[in-house]
Amino acid sequence: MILNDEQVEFYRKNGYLVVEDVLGPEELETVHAIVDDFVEKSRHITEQSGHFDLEPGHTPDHPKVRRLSTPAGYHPFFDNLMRDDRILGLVAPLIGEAIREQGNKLNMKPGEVGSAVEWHQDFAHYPHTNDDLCAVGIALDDATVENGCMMVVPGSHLGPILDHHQDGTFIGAISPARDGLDLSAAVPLEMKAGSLSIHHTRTLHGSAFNTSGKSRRLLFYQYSAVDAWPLGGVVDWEGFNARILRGEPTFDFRLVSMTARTRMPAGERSGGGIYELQKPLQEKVFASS
Ligand SMILES: O=C(O)CCC(=O)C(=O)O
Repeated sequence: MILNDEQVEFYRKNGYLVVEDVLGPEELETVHAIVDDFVEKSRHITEQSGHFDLEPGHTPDHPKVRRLSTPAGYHPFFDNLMRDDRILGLVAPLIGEAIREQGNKLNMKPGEVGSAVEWHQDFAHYPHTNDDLCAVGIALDDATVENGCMMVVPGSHLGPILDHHQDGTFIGAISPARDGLDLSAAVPLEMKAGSLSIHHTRTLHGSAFNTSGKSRRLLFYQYSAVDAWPLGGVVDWEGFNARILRGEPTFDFRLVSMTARTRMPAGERSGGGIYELQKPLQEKVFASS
C-alpha cells in the first residue's frame, strides 16, 4: 500500500490522515477472536497488571477491559501487524524510510462504559530530539461519534507544544478553558473496521466516552524515525536497536530547534497509563457517560 501525493500533502497540512480498508474481513475475524479471548481471561484479573488495564466497574461477571497494553508482546498477530509492510509503507513517506517502533496499545472502549481520553498531544508524553513520529490507529470495529471515535484538531501539529501540567504536575492533558484554546474545529475520525488513521505526534486529539452499546477497539502502533531519540534518554541500547523495523542502528540522532516541555514532575499516577494519569484533570472536557 502506498500513499499518493495528495494524501501526503493532506497529512502535512492537517496532521492526520485516514486510509480505508487496510485489514480484510478474515484478519478482522482473527483479531476479534484473540481480543475476545483476552477479555475472557480478564475475568480472573482484579487489578491493573501486565497486559491488563481494567475499566472502573470491571467484575468477573461483567469483564470490562480498558486497554490491552503492549499487544505486540501479547500475541504474534499484533507483533506481525506492527511490522507489516502495508503499515510501514504508509508511514515511510510521512516520517522517513528508517522506522523504529515507539510503543503499541489496544484501546478497547467497551460499549456503555468505555473511558474518554482527554485532549492531549502525544509529543508532550514522549518528547524526542525531532518530531518525526506518528501513531497509526487501526479500527477493529466501526468507529463512530456514538462509540467514541478519535477526534483531532486539524493543523494543530504546526502549533506549539501545549501545557499538559496542572498545579505544577504533569497530568498528560491540556486545559482548554484555562489556556483559551478553541476545540470547535475538531473533526471526528469515523471509520469502518479495517481502516486506519495516522496522526502526527504533535496533533491535538482526544475521544469521548462510549455512549453506544458497541465497543470501539482501536489498535495503536506508534512509530518514530530512527534518528528521533527520546529526550528521556536511552537506557537499554540493545533493546532500543531491537525496536528498529526498517533501517540500521545509528549513533547519530537528529536534533531540531523547537520548544518542548518536560514531563516532570510526574504525578503519583504516572505509572498507570494515560487514563490514570489524566484522572486528576479538574477541567474535564468529556462529560461522564
Ligand atoms: O483511544 C483513543 O481514542 C485515543 C487514545 C490516545 O490518544 C492515547 O491512548 O494516547
